[in-house]
Amino acid sequence: MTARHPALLAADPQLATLVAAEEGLQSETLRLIPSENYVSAAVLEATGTVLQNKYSEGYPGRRYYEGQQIIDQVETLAVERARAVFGADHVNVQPYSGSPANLAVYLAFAQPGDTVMGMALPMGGHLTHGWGVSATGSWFRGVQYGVRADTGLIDYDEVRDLALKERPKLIFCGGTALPRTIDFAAFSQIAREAGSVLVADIAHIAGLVAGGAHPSPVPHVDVVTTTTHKTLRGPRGAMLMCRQEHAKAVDKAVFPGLQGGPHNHTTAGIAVALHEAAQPSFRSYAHAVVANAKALAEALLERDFDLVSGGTDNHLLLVDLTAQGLPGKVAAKALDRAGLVVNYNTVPFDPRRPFDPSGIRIGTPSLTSRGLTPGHMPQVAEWIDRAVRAARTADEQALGIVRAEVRAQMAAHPAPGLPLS
Ligand code: DSN
Repeated sequence: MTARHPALLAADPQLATLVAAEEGLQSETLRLIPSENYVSAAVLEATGTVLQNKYSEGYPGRRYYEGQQIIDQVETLAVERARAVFGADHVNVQPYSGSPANLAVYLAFAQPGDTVMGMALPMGGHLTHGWGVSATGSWFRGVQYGVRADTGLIDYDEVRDLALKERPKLIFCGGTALPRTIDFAAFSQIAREAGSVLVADIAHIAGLVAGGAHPSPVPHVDVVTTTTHKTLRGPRGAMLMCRQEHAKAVDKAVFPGLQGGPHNHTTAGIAVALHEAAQPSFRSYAHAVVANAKALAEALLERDFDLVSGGTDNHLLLVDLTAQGLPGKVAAKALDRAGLVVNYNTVPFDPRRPFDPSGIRIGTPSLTSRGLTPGHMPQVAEWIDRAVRAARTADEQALGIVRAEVRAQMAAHPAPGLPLS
């Protein structure tokens, strides 16, 4: 701690102690939340630079503040790298995070009251895809599709029927709990027939797309939205990518429509992450994330866990714990005590409430960043199984034993960006 953050320690020991404690937690636990990751030390450094100090409302070459000689270059670098990694015509790297990025799409292409369509949140979608409690579901008229009860897969015929009936202004594809490949070409065909603007929210899979481990939406959709901090392994931020014809509308929606000055230190971190994503090692990383998820799915299925859709094609698994007789929230909290960090999650057609659902969501981006391989996944599944059984019998001692084993194993796999324990 002293060596890593000496100024912080001197100025604010209380906060410095909390940062050190978080470093310890991230180091000694097995982080299985599919939307989380570890950024590299380089990304971490870039986000902690004096770029923080600068206001830059506007875009490179067209700012409302002077002194942009360097910032313009930083933003242009991030944009050009994103264009190269994703093959996009136009990129905006200024959205503060995923929800503002999605809101900018509404601002660019729809009017309040318009019909918009997305996957229902409890089926695996996202709040900002028109779900009722979000502004996107109250300022717009959200219609929602789901997955089939028998397969857990998107029914593209049902999506088409709904789109042709409702003729939504926007159709969102993508989500937060979809363990299977998204057929962007099928969505594109539907959007064309319905006369809708098609938006792919690839926040979860952006790193897999960048690394060639999931098909790219870029050739098929009007707009791509993504966060930069999940599988892409960048800082907390977001990007919008679109065809040239939409560039003006998208940029205008982000600034001045929705936001003020961009977070230049974040833009720098995004640029570094995109440089890393362009390396051959990132391709290997993306494929390893998927290989680990498939191996973990197999190992959990062998232990009679019920996986929505029967497995995974990407980085995440959605586990329905109904058969285990354990609510998702109780399981997630017990797993946390065992050093296995997951989140409780609804499963499709969940009879329970979103704040107390039937499932947990598990992902492999973080453990892959620490160098775990498919050979480690039977052990991970065994820990999950033991922790779930211990939770059923309230066996705190058994949870403590798993935690110690996890901690010992993690010590052998240092995490990017964290001090060696
Ligand atoms: N919070 C993100 C996730 O965990 O999937 C989605 O916004």
